[in-house]
Amino acid sequence: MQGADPAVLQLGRKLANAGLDRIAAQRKVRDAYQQRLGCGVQPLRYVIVASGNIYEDVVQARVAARQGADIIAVIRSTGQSLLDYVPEGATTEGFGGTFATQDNFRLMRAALDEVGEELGRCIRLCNYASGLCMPEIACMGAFERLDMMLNDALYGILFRDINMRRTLCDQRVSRRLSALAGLVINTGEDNYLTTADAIEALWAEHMQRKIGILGACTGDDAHTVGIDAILNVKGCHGEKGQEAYKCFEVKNLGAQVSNDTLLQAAREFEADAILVSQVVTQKDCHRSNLAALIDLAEAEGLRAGITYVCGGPRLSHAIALELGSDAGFGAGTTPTDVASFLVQAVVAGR
Ligand code: B12
Repeated sequence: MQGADPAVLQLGRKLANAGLDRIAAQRKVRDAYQQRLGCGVQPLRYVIVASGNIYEDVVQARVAARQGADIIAVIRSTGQSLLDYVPEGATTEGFGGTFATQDNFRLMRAALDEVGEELGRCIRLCNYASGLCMPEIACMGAFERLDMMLNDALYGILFRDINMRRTLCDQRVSRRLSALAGLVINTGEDNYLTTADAIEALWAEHMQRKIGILGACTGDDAHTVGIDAILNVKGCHGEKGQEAYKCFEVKNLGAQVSNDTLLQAAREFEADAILVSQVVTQKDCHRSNLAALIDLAEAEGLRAGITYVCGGPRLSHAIALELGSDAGFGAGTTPTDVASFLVQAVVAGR
């Protein structure tokens, strides 16, 4: 600040202090509000509104809160992270969301306070503060009593190729402001970590050996397309199957495998998980076949220590549990759904 006009510095300090007092006062308002109304039961339900019109977002947010939402996330209009200024006023025509403006924050805060009173629990408000103007937006959020912000330093650098030094300095300022305001920061850095990375990372942290997966389409059932899609490298729904993961050793026994053969193979393969597909449901054969597998596994001492997963278009998690399996997956299952479950289940059961 060398050489700065002392009168300017003095005015700057005065304004900054008034701003900090305002943030501290808003924090007290939030604390009192949350203490009085409570914040809902965890896990909190997070609902996104992104109509492009803040007045429409407000209507949607109220409805969402009445339907059980605990957090309303207002998505920012496309491209705001490239603006080097903060737009003013209420947005009525955004693209993929509304601009993060102080008026929009204020309107939504007022609506959520009101619906919170009606429901007897406080409804949290979340918005974005990444890209250019990150500290300015964090400051507005603090002024208008937002509860949460998506506030990631890497977004600007990786996606927008914005000056790295500036982005990281901005991040530091906006984090300090958020801390002062008691704003929860959700960093978006985890956006860059794919689910597959997270699955491998969880495995690497907890296990020294690969997880053995044994798959089959059992009984008389010859419909192997579903289990193949989940297990084989080629996968489905644009995702690779379990064979593509470093953490899995996969053996697919194919079609019409008897429960006996499957369990025998499980012993030899030292399977951690058994994946069974049942597509045909005539005379409820899928149910009787799956229940018989678990009975046999118990009789052979192969139930404990192995995770049993079944899948097929007419199966669900609830049905699987009812039949004695650990998990069930229905139509539209993706390989990642299964990989994510398997790693967590096997790690937890070690
Ligand atoms: C292809 C097909 C066949 C092929 C199978 C070839 C093969 N190698 O798989 C052939 C021609 C052999 C065949 C034969 C028969 N079929 Co057929 N077949 C189909 C068809 C057209 C598509 C099934 C399919 O591949 N779907 C695509 C896969 C990707 O979907 P999916 O299986 O649902 O899998 C997904 C999820 O369910 C889940 N999933 C599935 N399994 C698993 C397992 C695990 C562990 C996990 C986690 C997830 C998971 O993940 C997958 C990916 O999202 C369906 C009709 C239809 N449109 O669905 C009939 C259908 C399944 N067949 C049917 C019938 C009746 C038969 C026959 C009895 C016909 C006959 N009279 O001969 C025979 C039975 C043969 C036998 N012994 O099983 C009926 C079944 C009715 C029922 N509910 O009982 C259907 C629904 C047709 C119909 N509308 O009548 N069939």
